[in-house]
Amino acid sequence: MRFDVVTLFPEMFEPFLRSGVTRRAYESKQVDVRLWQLREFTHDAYQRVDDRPFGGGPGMVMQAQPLSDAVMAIRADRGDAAPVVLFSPQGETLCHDQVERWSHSSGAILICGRYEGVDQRFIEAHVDVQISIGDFVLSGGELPAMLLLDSLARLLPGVLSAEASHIQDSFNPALDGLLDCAHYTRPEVWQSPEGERKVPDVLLSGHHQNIEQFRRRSSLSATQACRPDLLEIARARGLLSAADEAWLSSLK
Ligand code: 9D3
Repeated sequence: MRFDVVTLFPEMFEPFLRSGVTRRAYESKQVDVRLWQLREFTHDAYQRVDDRPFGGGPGMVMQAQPLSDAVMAIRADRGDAAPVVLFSPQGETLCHDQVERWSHSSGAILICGRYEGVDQRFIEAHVDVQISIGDFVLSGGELPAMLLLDSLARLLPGVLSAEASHIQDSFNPALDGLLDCAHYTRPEVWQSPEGERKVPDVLLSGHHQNIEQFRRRSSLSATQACRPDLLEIARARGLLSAADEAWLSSLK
């Protein structure tokens, strides 16, 4: 799988590609990430990639020509019809299902925007999909691109330990789309600044059925408190048992 990233700040990606559990996936080229400096596709002495907006207004707009030349050079280098992704506040918000689909793909050309926006003619000529990561304003598409790569890489076989990968996350169907349960590790008693805090007894009991019940209840409580929208989805899908509903009622 190959991702070609077009950016004015390729150096932002380097520590990211060399860190954490995903590092081996990038270093082995299981996820082959290639960085392209947009300024290398300019022809003027100032390596200009932006200009003022027609019609007036604040900020600058990324010019179509350098972006288009970068996409065409990458297409020629790849020799395939990889989709072009533009990270932009205009996109559909990234979610687990989308990340999963990218993790089964042969990759993409990722365009990291900067400034107030990108010339619409480039978008119409080349962009297949726009992706946002949420309703807040960033300075550019680099963090969104890293975020997609990170989320995707950890879904690939061999990236997480065997143990970690079958537990997986809040948004894994195995957890019914609920938030994860609370976690505890050594010591059994921790001297917090406010006094002793003990691990819940049930987790030390070795009674697997009770441990499972504790974890399910912990997930339900967290989801009710922090993401009631996810609880509603699980309920609509028929994923909450009578025992789950009884626990949720007891919380109110
Ligand atoms: C008032 C107009 N602004 C839109 C909110 C202009 C604007 C600000 C910042 C346009 C682009 C950007 C840079 N943002 C991204 O490149 C970006 C982004 C984001 O800001 N939020 C969530 N997801 C993304 S993906 C790319």
